[in-house]
Order: sequence, then structure tokens, then C-alpha cells
Amino acid sequence: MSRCALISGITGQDGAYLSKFLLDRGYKVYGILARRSSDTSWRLRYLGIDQKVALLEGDLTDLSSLIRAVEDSQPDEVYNLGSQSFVSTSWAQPILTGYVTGLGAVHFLEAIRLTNPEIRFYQASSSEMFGSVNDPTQTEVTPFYPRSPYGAAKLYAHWITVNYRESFGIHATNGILFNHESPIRSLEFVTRKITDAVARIKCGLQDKLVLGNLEARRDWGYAADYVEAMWGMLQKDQPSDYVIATGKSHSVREFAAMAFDLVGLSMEDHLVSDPCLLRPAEIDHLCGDPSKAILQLGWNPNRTPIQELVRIMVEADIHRLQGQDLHTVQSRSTAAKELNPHINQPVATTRFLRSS
Ligand code: NDP
Ligand code: GDR
Repeated sequence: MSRCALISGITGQDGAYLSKFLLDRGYKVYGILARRSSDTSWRLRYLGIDQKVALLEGDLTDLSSLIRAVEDSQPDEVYNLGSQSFVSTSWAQPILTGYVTGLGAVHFLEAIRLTNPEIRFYQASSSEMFGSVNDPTQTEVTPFYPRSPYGAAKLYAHWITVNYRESFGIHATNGILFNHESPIRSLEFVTRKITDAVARIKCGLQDKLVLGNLEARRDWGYAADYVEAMWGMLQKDQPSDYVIATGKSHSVREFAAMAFDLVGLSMEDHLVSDPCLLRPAEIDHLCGDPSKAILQLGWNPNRTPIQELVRIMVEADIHRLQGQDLHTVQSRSTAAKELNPHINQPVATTRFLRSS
């Protein structure tokens, strides 16, 4: 009999790639769809799987809807990918971020404990939990020091997952994933903001790319590679926590330079840094050590080098703008954000910076 998975955040970047990965392996895939006033399934269409997944109405802040979703889908595996996932927004909406990104995890764990504790559970933990780091690379035992309401909410979700594993014997696993990107990354995240802008500048539709901190360093990988690790974690007999990363970090400036180089444009002619886009508290440097995942999951961190990732994203954005990829167009609300580079910044930061 085919296995069955239930995914929160199925309309997000990772939810879409994970669904495709599981469908290709013969899984029946259910997703939790939070009610929105407009269509959010463009990523599922992009991957050609919108008709192949079953969507159940629910919300991570509503325990009863999660219990119903678990009862209706009878999953073998639950992947909790749903989240208010934009770090900047977490300063503007810290309480909502706590409810969805933090408490959402315990709601799901309770739904599992009350219905069928045999279900295996994956929690989307994040490198943002490391925050201020002293060591050059971070592992599963590096101490946490989150620097945003988002990081703090993820830390609660992380530890409650460990707690349900130890208290109730649930097969509950944290994947501590470092930044991973793709052509279906939302436009507010820096990599997609860069590749979209570079494509627009190349096509004569835009002149400037306005960013915040150009020196922040991140460990960027390709989302399609990372979902395989999520699945791999739930196939292990014993649950554990795993860092998923490439082991290499680059600055925002270096990422932008690669994108401009690719299309033969000079970054100096187009890139501007605006202090209004700085965060109230920044994480200067993150770089993961995926040794445990390589050893225990057989996961390969080198499948998509960063130059290849940048190429995939820039080419997809140029394709979109040339109208060859109309079915991937994002919702109007997301698209509107790109028009105003300040819209995604926390109000408090902007006020602080303007008055200082
Ligand atoms: P996205 O922002 O692309 O997707 C977030 C998903 O969560 C969307 O499907 C969204 O639904 C859903 N969601 C938001 N609020 C609720 C709610 N109240 N109830 C149910 N669903 C909700 O994130 P990613 O795919 O990039 O990331 C997946 C997970 O991994 C997230 O938890 C993120 O925090 C975490 N993570 C991501 C990393 C990355 O680099 N991408 C790295 C480390 C961790 P809708 O579309 O309707 O808004
Ligand atoms: P991050 O991703 O906060 O790491 O969270 P993001 O792409 O938003 O920022 C990365 C770094 O780039 C700097 N930066 C800018 N960021 C944005 N968004 N816009 C800009 O204009 C800009 N200029 C510079 C930021 O300051 C930061 O240092 C992502 C999310 O997917 C989380 O959900 C996930 O948990 C972590 O990755 C791991």
C-alpha cells in the first residue's frame, strides 16, 4: 500500500518541492491549506502537481482543524513546514509569528499525540536559531542565540519537538535547515529579490536594485535538494536532529555579483544599499556543517553549487519576464511588494533609523 504524507505549508517553496518529491515516490500527498482571499497554489502549478495533491482546509493556529486533517488523511508522516517565515516581518508581527511559527508546532504534535502517536513528525527548524555565533560553522550541538522574533519562535518549536520525542516517544525530528532558494522562492527574500531585479534590469524594465546589508553571509543551497533530506530523516529508525547546509557561505554582495556577472552587467552601475532596509538585529554570518547528514542520511551537499543555483534562478526569472512561463506568475499581493523595497521592513526599524 502506498504511504501517505500530510504537509503544512504545502503552498510554500518547500511544501511544493517536497510534494513533488513524495509524489514521485508513490506517496499519497495531503496538504493543509490556510484560507486566503486569493489563490496561493501557483507553486504547485509551476511544478505541475496542483491536481495531484489533496488539500484540506486548516490553520496552524487552530488545533481542531489539525486534528481533523490528521483524522481525514491518516498519514504515516507529517511535515510541519507552515510558518510566518519572513524574518523581517517577525519584528512587525511578533505575536502572530509566535502563534504560527512557534505554537503551530505544538498544535501539530498534540494532534498527533491525541489521534495516532505512531505518525512520524518533521519540524522545519532553522539556522536562524543559531543567531549570534562564535564558531565559524554550526552543527547540531552549537548553542542557540536567536536574533529575531522568528528565530525565538522557531526555537520554541524546536525544543517542543525534542520534548515530545522524549516525553511521549513520538518519532519527532528537527531538520535544522540553512537558507535554501529556488525559482519559486518568494520575492521578498534576498536571493530572489536579486535574481528578479537582475532579470528586470537585463530586460530594460528596472534600473536599480536596492538592498540592505550587503555584507551579511549566508549558506545558500537549492531547495529541491533539501527536501530529500527532510524525507530521509523520517526514514531513520530513530528520530534525531540534523543540520542541512552546503558548508560554504557567501555574502549578499557576492551573491548579487554572481547574478549580475551571469548576464554581463556591471553590479556597480545598478546596486544601491539603503540603511532603511537594515534589520533591528542582524545575523552577520551563518555556515552549516552537514557532516551528520552526510554520514547518517547519505545526503549530498554538493549537488547544486551556488553558481549553478544563481544560474537556475536568473534564467527562470528572465523566462518569466519574457512571458514564456506565465503559469508561474505570483499573486498580486506578493508581486506588489517588489514595487516598494521598504514594504517588507519592520516599521520600528524604519522609525528608529529615521530618527537616529
Ligand atoms: P514559505 O514562506 O515559502 O511557505 C510558508 C508556508 O506556510 C505557506 O504555504 C503558507 O501558506 C503557510 N502558512 C503560513 N501561515 C500559516 C498558517 N497560519 N497555517 C497554515 N499554514 C500557514 O516558506 P518555505 O517553504 O521557504 O519554508 C518552509 C519552512 O521551512 C518554514 O517553516 C520556514 O520557516 C522553514 N525554513 C525555511 C528555510 C528556507 O531557507 N526556505 C530555512 C530554514 C527553515 P500561504 O501560502 O497560504 O501563505
Ligand atoms: P533570512 O533570509 O533572513 O536569512 O531567512 P533573507 O533572504 O530575508 O535575508 C538574508 C540576508 O540578506 C540580508 N539582506 C536582505 N534581505 C532581504 N530579505 N531583503 C533585502 O533587501 C536585503 N538586503 C540584505 C538580510 O539582512 C539577511 O542578512 C531565511 C528564511 O527563509 C527563513 O524562514 C529561514 O529560517 C532562514 O532563511 C534560514
